[in-house]
Amino acid sequence: MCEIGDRLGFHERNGGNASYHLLPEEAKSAKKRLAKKKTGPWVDIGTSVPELGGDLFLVTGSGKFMRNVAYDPEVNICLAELNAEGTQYRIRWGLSKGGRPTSEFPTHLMNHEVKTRLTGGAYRVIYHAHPPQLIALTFVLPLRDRDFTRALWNTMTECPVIFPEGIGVVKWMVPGGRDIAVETSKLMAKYNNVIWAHHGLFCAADSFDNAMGQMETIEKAAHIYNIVHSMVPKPRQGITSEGYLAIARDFHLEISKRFL
Ligand code: 2HA
Ligand code: ZN
Repeated sequence: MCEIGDRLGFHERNGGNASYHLLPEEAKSAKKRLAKKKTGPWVDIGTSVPELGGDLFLVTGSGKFMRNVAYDPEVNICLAELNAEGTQYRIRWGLSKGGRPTSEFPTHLMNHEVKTRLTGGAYRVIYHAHPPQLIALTFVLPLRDRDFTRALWNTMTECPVIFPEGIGVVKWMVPGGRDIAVETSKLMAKYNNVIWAHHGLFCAADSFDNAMGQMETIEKAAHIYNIVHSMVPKPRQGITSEGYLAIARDFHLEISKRFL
């Protein structure tokens, strides 16, 4: 996922980050294998995720480049273990040349917490990238869920199939802290994909394939929107509300009708 995102131009320098919430059986086996290894010190997360207390997360390192993850995972990512209260972490493996988890770790963890609660643990991956066409669009459209959902759904028939719940938008905020984590995780209760205005996109999914797939689809939709609106001020035609309802019926989808 890190490599494909980089190939697609989503990860300039150290842009973007990713995390994977280990399954209970994976965490158990990892803890057993790492039992005799030295652990890092406990460090404050900067927020609290009590429902994830004791869990293990594979997470990219702060300042590390996504393009280097596949070449040298041990240097560029780590396995972080949370304390029982979900307020601190310690490194159990990785970041072997030093470092700490991504600056967006609070957002990753708060997203994991809400998704774990709402999907019964089915969602394990949070992926953040800087896809250029989508970022460009945040300078043009009103920063509202409705405007982005409608604009993106309307670019490709597959869009309402891939994100029938719509897409959330967080207005511009300082990244890296608790405040943006709180705003993002509130929207993650309703959506699987949340835009950060003038910054990028967060995707939550049950697999790396789906997280990557959502990122790529949403960026492609923004690209098509930008092409069309560079060609004409007002497109001649598009998908109708009846069309969306027909897609929802035939694909057995819960489409957010408030966006029609
Ligand atoms: O990891 O993308 O949002 C660098 C970033 C911060
Ligand atoms: Zn970012």
